[in-house]
Amino acid sequence: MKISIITVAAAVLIASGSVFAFHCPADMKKIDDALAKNPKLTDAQLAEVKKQRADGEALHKAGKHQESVDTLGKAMKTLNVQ
Ligand SMILES: [Cu+2]
Repeated sequence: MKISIITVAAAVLIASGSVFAFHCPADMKKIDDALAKNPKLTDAQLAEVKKQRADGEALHKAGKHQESVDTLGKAMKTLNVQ
């Protein structure tokens, strides 16, 4: 019984990891789309969003999907997209 719970927990962890693997490119696209629409941001905000977008992509490529989603999430919040 205990073993099956651990197996299920491991499967959920693996599955959530792969969800993030797809999540990052989707978030990057949302940011790119929002940036293409000339968002009303200050130069400082725009620079920050672009940096977070680049950092998010680098983290994604490094396999750090949770950190990537978190970083991209900050940019999305500034851009007011979900
Ligand atoms: Cu990712």
